[in-house]
Amino acid sequence: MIDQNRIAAANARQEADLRADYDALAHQLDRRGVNIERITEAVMAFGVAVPSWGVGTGGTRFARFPGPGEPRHIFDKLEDCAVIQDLTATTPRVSLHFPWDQVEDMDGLFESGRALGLAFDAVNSNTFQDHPADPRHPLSYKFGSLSHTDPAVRQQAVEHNVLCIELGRKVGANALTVWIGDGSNFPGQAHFARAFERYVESMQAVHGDLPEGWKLFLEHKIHEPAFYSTVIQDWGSSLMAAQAIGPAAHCLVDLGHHAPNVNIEMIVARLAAAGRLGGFHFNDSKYGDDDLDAGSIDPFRLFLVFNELVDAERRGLAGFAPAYMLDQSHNVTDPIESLMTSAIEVARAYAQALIVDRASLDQHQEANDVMLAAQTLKRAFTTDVTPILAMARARKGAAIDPLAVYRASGYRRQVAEIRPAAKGGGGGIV
Ligand code: AOS
Ligand code: ZN
Ligand code: ZN
Ligand code: ZN
Repeated sequence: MIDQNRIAAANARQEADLRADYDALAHQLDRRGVNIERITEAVMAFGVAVPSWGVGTGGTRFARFPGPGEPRHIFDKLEDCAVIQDLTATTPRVSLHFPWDQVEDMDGLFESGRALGLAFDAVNSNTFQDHPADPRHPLSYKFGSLSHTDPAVRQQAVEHNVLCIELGRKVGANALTVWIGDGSNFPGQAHFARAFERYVESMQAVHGDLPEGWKLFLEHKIHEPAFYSTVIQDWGSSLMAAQAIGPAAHCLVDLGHHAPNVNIEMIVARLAAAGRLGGFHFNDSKYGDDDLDAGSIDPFRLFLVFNELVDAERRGLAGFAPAYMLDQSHNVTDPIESLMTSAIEVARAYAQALIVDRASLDQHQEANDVMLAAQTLKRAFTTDVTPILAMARARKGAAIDPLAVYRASGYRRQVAEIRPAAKGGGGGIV
């Protein structure tokens, strides 16, 4: 989508400066016993999936303010995703969401993806809202879906998930992410234990339908849309459910779905130890499920999450292969700019975690040298790995400065001429 020559020309102007910064960092890391090339190669191999819903402007329950050139359908969304991948080489896969992504021809979608250099990641089901246009959905999810008291609603929700697996298969996906809005708004409204049992039973049916090699991701969330209790509200419920559902069931950690002040990196360590860490929805937050850009509020927390991931990888935990996705809502920025920036921030956290001096950290932990242990992490976190990220992009034919090349390309202006202006207004929540 972005002219290779444009990227190459921009890179050529910045190459000498990048080289100088990279060499300086190489010397610094070398003194610390870290080979920069090893880190750059790991970053080059790193990818985080872009959510199809992320390239449209998000909103709150109060209002949505669409920008120019909003994607009209999944094919427009794919093109926007390809822009992000062309410029960052960090987002090779797209995560679809049904029925938000209306696709008549899945084979055609797969081909379009391939032509744009994109593959497909976990598919997402949606039983948190009704599907009035779909004759397969006559029943309402107002009082829940997979955990609903009415077996007919549960069955409808199971069938929707089975359909999502079918659709995902056609584009080469190998995981289904299930986030449900099921819960209650009043004490007494729902029976906690029975609702959980019904959820597990429904998910066992979905699990039974998984093709060979597929994973089922359970995404927990403490609140919203239910404001008193949520059926899969935290990692404890998520892990209990995953263990009861079956071997392919894994827990997905969305960074915004926890109680305030919860130690998310520790949850990551626990789920990895249990062999049930499925993947992530990266975003950032200040108050709740704010869905702000990854790394924009608390980059240290993002680093600490990756510190656990790199540690788990190094310890060779069996079956450890978490899926990485962004899940953000862009309310006031151009979604392409936010997603490019966020993908780079996630890669930054990974690179910083890779340069942690783990032998020293082990020693300081064993010796209970608190200050030096803490400093070992801080030293990696405060190292500016920007030249590594830029070099990794340049070597893959992407941009040293993706944002500058994107703005100079005029992409948004061009698509705004083709895509009709979207109406704003109130009340788009997700
Ligand atoms: C909702 O809060 C979750 O983060 C889900 O991942 C959801 O499917 C996604 O955010 C799209 O709304
Ligand atoms: Zn109010
Ligand atoms: Zn999410
Ligand atoms: Zn969320």
